[in-house]
Formats: sequence, C-alpha cells, structure tokens
Amino acid sequence: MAQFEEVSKQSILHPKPAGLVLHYGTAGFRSNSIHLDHIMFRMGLLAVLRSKKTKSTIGIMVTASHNPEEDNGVKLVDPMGEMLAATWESYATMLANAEQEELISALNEIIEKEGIDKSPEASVFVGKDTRSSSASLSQAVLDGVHALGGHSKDYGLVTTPQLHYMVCCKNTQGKYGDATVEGYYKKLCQAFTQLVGNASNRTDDQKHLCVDGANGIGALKLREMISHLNKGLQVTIFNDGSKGKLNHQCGADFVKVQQKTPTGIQVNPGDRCCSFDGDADRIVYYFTDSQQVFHLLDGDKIATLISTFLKELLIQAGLNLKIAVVQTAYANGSSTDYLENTMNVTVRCTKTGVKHLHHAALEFDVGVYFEANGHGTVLFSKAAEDKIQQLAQDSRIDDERKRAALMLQSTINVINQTVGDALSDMLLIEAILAIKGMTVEQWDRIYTDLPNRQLKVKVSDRRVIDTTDAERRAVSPAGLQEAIDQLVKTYRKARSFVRPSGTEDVVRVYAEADTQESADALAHEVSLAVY
Ligand code: NG1
Ligand code: ZN
Repeated sequence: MAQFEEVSKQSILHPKPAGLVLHYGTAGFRSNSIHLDHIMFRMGLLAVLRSKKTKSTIGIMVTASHNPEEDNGVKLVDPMGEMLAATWESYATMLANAEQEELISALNEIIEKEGIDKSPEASVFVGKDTRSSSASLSQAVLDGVHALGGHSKDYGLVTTPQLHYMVCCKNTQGKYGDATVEGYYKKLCQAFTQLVGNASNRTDDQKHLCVDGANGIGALKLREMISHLNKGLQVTIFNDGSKGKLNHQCGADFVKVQQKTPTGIQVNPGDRCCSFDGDADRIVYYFTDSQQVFHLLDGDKIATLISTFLKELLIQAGLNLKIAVVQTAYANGSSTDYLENTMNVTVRCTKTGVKHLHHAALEFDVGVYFEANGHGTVLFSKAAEDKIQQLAQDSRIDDERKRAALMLQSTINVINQTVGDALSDMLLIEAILAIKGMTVEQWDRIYTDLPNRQLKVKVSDRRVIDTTDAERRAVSPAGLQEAIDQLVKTYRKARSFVRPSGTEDVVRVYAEADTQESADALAHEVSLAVY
C-alpha cells in the first residue's frame, strides 16, 4: 500500500515504548493512560483493515469503563454492533506489541492471513468517554485511521452502547434506526412512552428515580435523553461529574462489589436508585429500607424482572416463542433456582464476558442475558421479531393479544440489542415497574439473594488456574478443586469457585452460603487454598 509510507511517518509521532506488552482482553486494551498512545494509533490502523475485510463500518470506543480516572482503554466494535471477532483480538495484540520497526510487517501479516482486498473504502466510527486522557487518545485513533487512508466519523463524547448502536444503524442502512445520537434518543424514548401508556395512573412518586452517573458520560447523556421523555420519567442525577471524580466511590461496580450506597447521593428510605458505570454499559438498582438496610438489585434481579415480563407477554399474545436467560457462574444461586423452578424458564450458564453470553442468547427466540454486575440486554431473533410484528398488525385478534403484541414491539424498540446499555435497560426496567405497578421493594422480594462474597487474590501467575464447566470448576493446579469441594461441604447452601480475571492481574474467588458470615468465611478459606 502506498499508504504504508504515511503509516511509517505518522507512527513515529505515536511511538511504542520498547518492550511494553499489552493484551487485547475481555474488554479490549486497558491500562494506565500514559501507556496507550501507540495502542490507539495502531487500533485505528486495525479498524481500517477490519473495515476493508468486512466491507462495513467498524467502531472504536476509547474508554476504561469502571476503572479509575487515570486508566484508559480501547475496544473495537464489529459490523452488527457486536464485540470484535476473537481471531481479530489476537491480531490486535500482535499489532499492539510489534516494536516500532516491525509495524509494517505486522500489518502485512494481517493483510495476507485475512486475504484483505485493499481497494474498498474503509469507514470507522469513533467515540470517547469523559476521562481527561480520552481527547488526545481518540485523536491518536483518528490519526491511525487517516494514516491508512480510512474515513472517520468522530462522535465525540458518547456512551459505549451508543457507539455500538451507531455502528449497527449504519451497517443495516438505517433499518435499526438513525446513526445519530438524536436518532438513538428518539427511538428509545418513543418506545418508552408507548410502553408506559399501558400503566394506568402513574403517580409522580412512581415516576421518580435517583441516578448515580458515576461522574461519567452516562450522567451527561442521561440529561440529554430526559428532555425527550416529556416528563414520563423524573430523574434526579447525582455524581454528574460536576464535582466528584470518575468512578471514585460511586458507579455500578462500586455499588455491586461493596454492596453499599455510593457517596455523593442523598436519598430517603424506599427511594428507587440506580448506578451506571463509567461508560454506561452497566446498571444496578438499589434502595435502603426503613431500617437503613441496603438492598441491591443486580443483573440477576434485572434479568428476572425482564424475563418474567416477557414470558407473561408471550403467553398473553399467544406466541409460542422460546425464551431463555443466560447467566455466568457469578449469578446468585437463588436467581437461577427461581428462574428454573418457579418461572420454568430455560437457564444457560456461560463463561464470564459478555461476548459469551451474547453468543448463547442468540440461540433462542428471546434471549435475556445479564452478568450479575449489571451488564446485559435482550436479543430477539429475526423470526421472533417478524412474528411479533405480524401479530401487532393483525386486525382480527382480540384486545388482550393486541396489547401484548404492541408491548412486545415497544420492548424490541426500547432495548439496545447490540450490547448491554444502562440508559436503555433503565427505560425498560422503569416501564416494567410502571406497567406492573410494582415498587422496588416488591421487585426485590421476588426472591432473596443468597449471601455472597467476592474476593481478589494476588498470585505470581494467575494463568496456572485453568477452569471448565463455564468456569465453575478448576482443572488445574492439581488438587485445588478437591480442596474447594471439601471446604464447600462444611457450609449450608454453599457454592464457591475460582477463576483468573480477564481484566486484572488477580484470581477472583466467589462464595455463597446461607449466612453472610459463612459466605465470608468460605471465600476467605478458598482464597487461602489458591495460594
Ligand atoms: P474479569 O476481570 O474477567 O472477572 C470483569 C467482570 C466481567 C466483565 C469484564 C469486562 C466480574 C466478576 N467480572 O471480568 O463480568 O464485565 O470485567 O468488563 O464482574
Ligand atoms: Zn462499562
């Protein structure tokens, strides 16, 4: 490519620190922002190749999600708005770690292996979060795209799911919606308004929600979205970025892991609250009761609420569609038990990481997937969407079926099927609670979580731990699983597993049991067995 000269020239302005090695992990590259300039430039290059290969627009999001403000990261978005294909993750790692003088040969290797035709135009959409490093890092991405002759569209400050949405809209020629932030708000808000039209006499109290924006992009974008809602939702935004630091003692990850209210939020007992994470692709709900006890409604409770709602609608609509919930090993045992034995819903367990859940959810007509940490969405198969569409337009059916079909149609429009989306999930949850006339306390009482504890253990090499059965059992090192089994036996209703983290240099330990003391003790004992 004549363009290679330009790449060589430009890459000198984005030099790789010699010897630095980073991996494209579960959530792309993540590190302290000072290490990432060359990675960003090179991901711009890679996105051009991916765009030529797929003859589609590719997305690049500059964010480190729930990590501290000092960190940053980058993720590529594939044509339908999904995560980057696994084979390309290894190209990303190879390109990122090529020393300066090996860069062109690394590009050539990818071009050859993938048989990339150089002639198609390349198009890349770029977005960034509110971190102070994001502006210059996203400029490095754009430099990479342009150096290799690609066209770019810079969406500036957007949430991760908004960027996924734009990519999908563009590559489906607008069938999924308009590839603009305005188009995103219009589609979601119109569907929300239609849904809550089914809720009779909502009081102002029921319309009110307290949102912790994690001092990030979610707060900014929520404020924009609210203006499209015609007062259908009354939101008080805390941690909107005007004072506090991004993700510091706030946000969905803090609330889930610490199991407590974030700082910077003033609420009364019973107030319905939710927290976004730093790029607004996760959401968890919570409230404090009159005894000042904190109650968390995590991804499992969200999946239960949504799947119950959808199952009821499918029955009312008389549609024979297969619905399933996809979880990971971190799902609370009570949620799995409730879904399987009370709701009679199919439950699948996959490895951690949304791409695994997303993939499994695609196997069903309606696949609801959520990680316990609040990352999730609902996928409708093409056949399911067509059936719902047809029924909603059928003039011969009775009112109850019609109403159910229309609600299913609005649910399809309110949910961002490309990826977990805090704004979109929030609208769907708020609509369901309104339609069911359900308080957050009633939602919480659907089932009672088993007390649980998550711990992190630092070891010299976390990769010596290898797992099977959707990460629920360790196959190496020898003897570890047997030791865990012995410990679990000494507690009631207990379960525990360990796995190496894909995003941090730690081993994660999870334990649940009949009491908090037992869950804490079991997690502690298992973490000692990991050493
Ligand atoms: P790791 O670090 O592999 O456990 C964490 C989350 C995942 C997922 C990724 C990507 C837990 C236990 N793990 O992965 O669910 O969200 O980060 O952000 O919450
Ligand atoms: Zn995130």
